[in-house]
Amino acid sequence: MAKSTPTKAKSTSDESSKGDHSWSIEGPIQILDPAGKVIDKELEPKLPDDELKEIYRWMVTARSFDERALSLQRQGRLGTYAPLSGQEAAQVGSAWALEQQDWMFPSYREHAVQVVRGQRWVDILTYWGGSEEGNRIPKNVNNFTISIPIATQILHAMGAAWAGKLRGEKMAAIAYFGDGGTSEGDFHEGLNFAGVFKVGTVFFCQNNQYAISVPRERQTSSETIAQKAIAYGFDGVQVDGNDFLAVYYITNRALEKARSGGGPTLIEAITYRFSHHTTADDWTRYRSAAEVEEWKQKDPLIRFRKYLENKKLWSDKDEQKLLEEAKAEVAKAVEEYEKLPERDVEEIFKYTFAEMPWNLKEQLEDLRAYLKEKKPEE
Ligand SMILES: Cc1ncc(C[n+]2csc(CCOP(=O)(O)OP(=O)(O)O)c2C)c(N)n1
Repeated sequence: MAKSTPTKAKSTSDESSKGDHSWSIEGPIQILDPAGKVIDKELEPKLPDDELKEIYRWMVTARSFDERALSLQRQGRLGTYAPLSGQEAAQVGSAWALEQQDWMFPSYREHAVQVVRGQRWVDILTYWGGSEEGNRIPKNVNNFTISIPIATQILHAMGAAWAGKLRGEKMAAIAYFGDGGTSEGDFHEGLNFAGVFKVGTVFFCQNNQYAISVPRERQTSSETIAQKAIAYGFDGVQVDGNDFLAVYYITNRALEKARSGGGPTLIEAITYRFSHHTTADDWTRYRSAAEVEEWKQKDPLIRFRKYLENKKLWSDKDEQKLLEEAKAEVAKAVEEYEKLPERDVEEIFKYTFAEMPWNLKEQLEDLRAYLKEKKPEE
């Protein structure tokens, strides 16, 4: 089930229309500290209690899905998988600010964003199980398909927002990418074009500190990623990506600016990937257990749970119940996924083009010959 329409947090100033590129000067925006205490009451979004609980449910379910998907892959029941644990606030927080008419362009790690926006957990499993059917987006859900080539979705998002602008639609587009994505030419091209043509795109960088094994400091010598926006002539802002409230607040503000013709924003959400880059990676080869543990002290789920507890909205009993419900929801998706009929290997060739080009035809024939030859030995 997709999220219900959230109540909007209002910007506390009119800075968004000034385009003074000064959003990042104060350092990362934080509303909740790691103890779940509100440190900036003025910026605290005024979300109803039920909605706050729904948000927590989404973050916990995303974590539960992540753990299960990783274990399915380890058992040979899923092809590969890119874990999101640690990035739940960055993902659910930004997705929560999106409206139905906005367009969302994910990379390969935005499972929570995809599902909050109306896809299903079973779709995510289907995709990572090797079937493009998982990329089939339901009608009226403005999610684009997953982009595996780094940063290509930045251009798609910018193009969609530009089209919206030319048609006079009140919409925004958001592109998700990592710190590594900022070294791609597509990042430069997308941001430059958006700046020149004042296109309503939100460039949402989840700086999870690593591009596979490459640490953030080897990615760029810029002090922040947010400051790169200055070169393109628009606002850049750093936000504590493990703080749901701050992520929601700033994404909402950037989206409202985009929808109302104020142009693009680059958001750098500072976060951390707790697990491997993908199941083909081993994080123990390039980071210390102590470093991971340090970031786990800033776990976005614990922080938000403390916030709910401080508001007297949450108890241990609620937590227990939620964990069980999240597990059951994920188990249902797994069951559905495993009941799907096995796909034909020839689909790899047939899926993309309405009419198959000659080179794919040739490769398909090679495959058929290979499989035919192989069969008698089995
Ligand atoms: C154009 C391109 N080059 C290289 C790769 C191989 N590759 C896959 S993920 C990755 C690192 C990306 O890191 P980052 O952008 O920080 O995102 P994260 O995975 O941390 O979310 C690379 C180099 C690719 N998929 N696409």
